[in-house]
Amino acid sequence: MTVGKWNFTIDRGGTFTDIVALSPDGRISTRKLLSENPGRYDGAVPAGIREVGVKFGAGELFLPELVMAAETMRAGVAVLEPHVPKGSDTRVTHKVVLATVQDDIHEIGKNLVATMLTASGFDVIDMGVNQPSEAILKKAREEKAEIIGVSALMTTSMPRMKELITVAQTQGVRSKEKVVVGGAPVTEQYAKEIGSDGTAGDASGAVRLAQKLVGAKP
Ligand code: B12
Repeated sequence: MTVGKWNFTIDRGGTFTDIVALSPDGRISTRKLLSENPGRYDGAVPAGIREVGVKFGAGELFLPELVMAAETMRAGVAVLEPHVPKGSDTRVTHKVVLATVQDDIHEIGKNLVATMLTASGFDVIDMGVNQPSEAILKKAREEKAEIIGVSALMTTSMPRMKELITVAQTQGVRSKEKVVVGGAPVTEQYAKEIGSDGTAGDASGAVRLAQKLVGAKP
């Protein structure tokens, strides 16, 4: 699909070949990025979809196009996933419960985070989207997870992150589990304000943060 200066395509020549974002300064090939820098495929993939988001926000694109771009992205990520090297460090067996907060159905970024964490040896339990705080905390306790990761993409759903931390505090489980937050609107300052254990702007950052929190070697 072409959006303004961007040509965000999944090339399929019988089988999948690549996801290519055509930027004004040249093609960004996800496959090339992946082969040059294994485990870091979140660099090129989100570029096209971010452009779509900016244009949607500016009223230059409409919901059908947003949905189309998201489906393209989802299909591409699913095809790429098997090519991401799996975790080689068998010593790392830390559990992470991951979810998108209640009232929010955005999942592309969360899925990237899940893939990268898994590739780095974490045991990820992905609860999906639109998950109530209580359900996330219950799951984390059942699974004895060390980290809870929550994603929110809208200013209207961000307060659910604070809610989760407040509920965890009331239930007395906050001291056991680390809570990390993320999603495009989440800033370092917001993460601090709500009392989380940190945030990261991309999936690789999320891995580094998780490794730091559990004391695992990068
Ligand atoms: C794709 C998309 C959709 C798709 C989602 C498909 C899917 N299956 O996920 C669809 C079409 C369904 C959709 C729907 C809607 N959307 Co929408 N959407 C987007 C868009 C364009 C891209 C989001 C995305 O996937 N980005 C790419 C990923 C890779 O980036 P990311 O999510 O930020 O994730 C990275 C980091 O943030 C981080 N990260 C993410 N999660 C986590 C978690 C942890 C723990 C950590 C550490 C890190 C981390 O790592 C990720 C990987 O690099 C954004 C625009 C934007 N700028 O974000 C709008 C956007 C979020 N949507 C918006 C809106 C308004 C909506 C709708 C309400 C539209 C409508 N009128 O129906 C609905 C929401 C319905 C709901 N209840 O949730 C607005 C939100 C405005 C606001 N209030 O804040 C945005 C900002 C668009 C805009 N500019 O207006 N959307």
